[in-house]
Amino acid sequence: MNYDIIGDIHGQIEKLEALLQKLGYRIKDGAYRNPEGRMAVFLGDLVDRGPGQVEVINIVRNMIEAGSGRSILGNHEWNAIGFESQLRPRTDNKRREHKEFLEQVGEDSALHKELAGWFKTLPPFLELDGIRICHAWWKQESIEVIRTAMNGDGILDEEFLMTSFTKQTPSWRALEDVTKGYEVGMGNGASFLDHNGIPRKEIRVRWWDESADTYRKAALVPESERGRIPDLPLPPDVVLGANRISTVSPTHETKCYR
Ligand SMILES: [Mn+2]
Repeated sequence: MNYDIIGDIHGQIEKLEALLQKLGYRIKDGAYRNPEGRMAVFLGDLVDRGPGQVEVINIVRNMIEAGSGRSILGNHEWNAIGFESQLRPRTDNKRREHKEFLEQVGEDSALHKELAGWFKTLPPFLELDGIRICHAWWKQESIEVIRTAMNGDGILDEEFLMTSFTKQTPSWRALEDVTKGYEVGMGNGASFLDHNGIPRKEIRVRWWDESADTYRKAALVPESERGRIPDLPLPPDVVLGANRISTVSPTHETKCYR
């Protein structure tokens, strides 16, 4: 099987349809399919920000049902499950990040509940013909924690998912790692502004990049903000590199900012 791996769509319906067309997918019997039999694999973050979030979900959902696509869970779908169930507090910042989705589906509508139910069916990772797929960080220990909570269909155990909205639980740690990445506190009062203009004191780091040895080099931040990241060595317990990271756990307080 050959795959087309498609990253965060964030409700950009026109760009998604243009991309699928460009990759040769055509609608047949209600779903985009690739005439050469390729499969589209979506990396999650279908929702938030863009103008056509429900349409994006419908396209992906129809492809999954038709067998022409698969999708994993992104941090935005995980957050959306927590928002809908109210297990994640509906704070002003969380509402701001989720505003367009809530407007497009109608907060607490039947559609909102139905879509949250569908998000719960998305696996946090996939292993396909030797390809490993997750949204942010393939951290082996956390992958194994999640694997033990997946049933035969690759669907996460409901209780595992529901406890994952309580900080410091094993399910929270595992889903934070795999869907959000490796986050490191900068200390010394350093901060930057994220995509929503919210100040953040933690950076996501290039976990796979052994050569990133300073906060500034390692940071995954908007380029306009890089100058605000300290040009100082990372602490010794932060060890980066795809083949080295799996034994290392972040010891810093972490938070979501995407
Ligand atoms: Mn994301």
